[in-house]
Amino acid sequence: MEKIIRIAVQKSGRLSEDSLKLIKECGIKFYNGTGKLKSTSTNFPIEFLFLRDDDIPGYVSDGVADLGIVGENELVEKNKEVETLKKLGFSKCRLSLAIPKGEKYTGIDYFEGKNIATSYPKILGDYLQKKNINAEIHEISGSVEIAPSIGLAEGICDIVSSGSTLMMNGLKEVEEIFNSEAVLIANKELADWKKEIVDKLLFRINAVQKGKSNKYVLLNAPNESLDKIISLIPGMRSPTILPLAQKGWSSVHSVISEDQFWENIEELRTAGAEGILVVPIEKMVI
Ligand code: PRT
Ligand code: ZN
Repeated sequence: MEKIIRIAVQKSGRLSEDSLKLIKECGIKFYNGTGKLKSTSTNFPIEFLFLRDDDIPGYVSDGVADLGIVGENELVEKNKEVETLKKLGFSKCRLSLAIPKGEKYTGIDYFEGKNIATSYPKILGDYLQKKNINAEIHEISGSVEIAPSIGLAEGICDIVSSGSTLMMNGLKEVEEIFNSEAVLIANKELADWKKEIVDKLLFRINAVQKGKSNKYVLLNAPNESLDKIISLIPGMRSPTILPLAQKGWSSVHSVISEDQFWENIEELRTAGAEGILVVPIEKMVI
C-alpha cells in the first residue's frame, strides 16, 4: 500500500479557506472540486477528507484521520483524546457570555440561578463550576443569539468575533471565557512512518509561519553609520552589506520581524538610512 497520511479539514465554513491556503503555501497541490469529500495530493503523500468541523476531533482521535485542522473551541468542547501539534494563527475568536443590553451586569454572580443558551455546554459548564455558579445550561445547536429575545434564556454563551452579531441582537458581551484559534491536531498513536510525513509537513508550516512574521529589509546608508544600523537590524546571522556606486555609501539587506522593524524605523532614519524597502518573505528556513 502506498504510504500516505490523511488530514481532515472543514468542508466549507470559517476554517476551510485559510486551512486550504496554508496547505497551498506549503507547496502541497491537490484538486478541490466542489462537493468532493476526498482528494489526494499530487506532490505530497497526503489525502484530504472534507468534513464538518464538529466531526474532526472525533475522526482524528479514532484514527480515521491522522491529522486535522479545527478550532480550539470545537476541540475542547468535543473533549476527544488528540495531540495539539501547532496553533495556526487564523480563525481567531472568543467564546463569551452575553446578556440583554438593557440589563445591569453585576459580575459573574449575575448568572446564579439563570438560564444560559449555548452550543458549548461543556466549556460553559466547566467555567461555571470553576466560578462556583449554579446556572441552567440550555443546549441549542444554532442561532443562539436570538434565545433571550424569544424568552428561551436569560443569557447566552457563544462565539464572538467582531461583536456585531451580539449588537444586532440587542446583547452585550460581559465575560470572555475562552480564546480560540485554528490548531493542527494529530492522532496520539501515529506509526513512525506517519510521524516522518507529519514532521515534513510541520517543517513546511513553520517555514511559512516564520516567513509571514518576518520581512526582508533593504536600505541605503552612509558607511559611517553602518555599525549603528547593523545593531538595529541584526538579521539572521548578520546583514549583507554591498557597496553602492556612490562612494561612501552602502546597501544593507537584512531579515527582521515586522514588529522589530516598526520599533526601529525612527532610529534607522536618524542613523541616516534612506530608500528603505520592506519586502514580504514567502518562506523562511533557519
Ligand atoms: O458546517 P460546519 O459544522 O463545518 O461549520 P460551523 O457552522 O459549525 O462553523 P463555522 O464555519 O461557522 O466556524 C468554524 C470555526 O471558526 C468555529 O468553530 C470557530 O473556531 C471559528 N470562528 C471564528 C467562528 C467565528 N470566528 C464566528 N464569528 N465561528 C463562528 N462565528 C459566528 C458566531 O457563532 C456568531 O454567530 O459568527 C457570529 C459572531 O460573529 P461576529 O463577528 O458578529 O462577532
Ligand atoms: Zn460545526
